Amino acid sequence: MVINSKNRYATAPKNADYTIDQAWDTYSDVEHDRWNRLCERQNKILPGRADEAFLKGLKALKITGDGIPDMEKLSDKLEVITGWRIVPVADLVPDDVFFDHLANKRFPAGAFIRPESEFDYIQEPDIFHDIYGHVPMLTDPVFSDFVQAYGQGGMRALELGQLHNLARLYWYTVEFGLVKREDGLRIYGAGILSSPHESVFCLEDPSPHRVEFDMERLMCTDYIIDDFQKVYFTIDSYQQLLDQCYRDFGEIYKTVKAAPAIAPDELIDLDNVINKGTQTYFLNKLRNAS
Ligand code: HBI
Ligand code: FE
Repeated sequence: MVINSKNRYATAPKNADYTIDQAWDTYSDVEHDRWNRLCERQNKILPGRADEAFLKGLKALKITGDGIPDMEKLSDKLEVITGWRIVPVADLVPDDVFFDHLANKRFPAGAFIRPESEFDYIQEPDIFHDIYGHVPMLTDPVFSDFVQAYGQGGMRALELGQLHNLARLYWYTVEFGLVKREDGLRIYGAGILSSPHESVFCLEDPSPHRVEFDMERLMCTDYIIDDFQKVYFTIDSYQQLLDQCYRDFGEIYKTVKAAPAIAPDELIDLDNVINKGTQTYFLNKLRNAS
């Protein structure tokens, strides 16, 4: 049996809905200190880069500076704002379980914190990615309604066998989305907000493409799970995202079902390109690897 040294919750007893006991009092001082250092680093980088909705939520929930939050107490604050609660889970939960939680305004957050050896980057969603990256955005009433609508739509995608199309929507918005503001692009995707390097790369590096959001196009676009993105999609507002959920998804799924996947570094004629990236970050990686 592989003992998961990285995640001491991996063997925790799970409820039927895959939630576990966060056992907040078992976090060590070392873990609380690591949380504080992760927050301090992002708190320095994000002003001027993260969208106001995120910064406002982070402040309202008082998430940083006082050690790893107790999800129960944090949920009591969040619930007053948008009705959402945060439920502790050991690691990724099955698709149908994930959708059911989101559809019922329960956000499943990993309880483990990344080891010091993965301070800069961890592929699995740990408590810093989930609570610092995702939860502040759930204080925005429109964006959090979009996440709930995503959960409600998830079951349909599963039934149609088109989860991969919907997962791309989540990836290029909830995880890696950018929003247009008067003074420039701002970050709202949790995968970026919880990553120091990508917080700078996504806005300032000439390498990635930046393309305006288009639902069908985005649902056909492959993505990278273990490195920066080759393309970032931009929305004009969270209302634009929510309005998309009122469209007939049956029609959308039909359109994208037959469509060929678009490679993440490919641009297509229909694109409203904000800027065509050089892709140098990945070209250099290829060159160094060879
Ligand atoms: N999908 N099926 C499933 N299960 C998860 O736990 C899950 C996911 N998609 C995204 C995701 N978790 C991460 O965004 C976490 O940070 C919540
Ligand atoms: Fe996530």
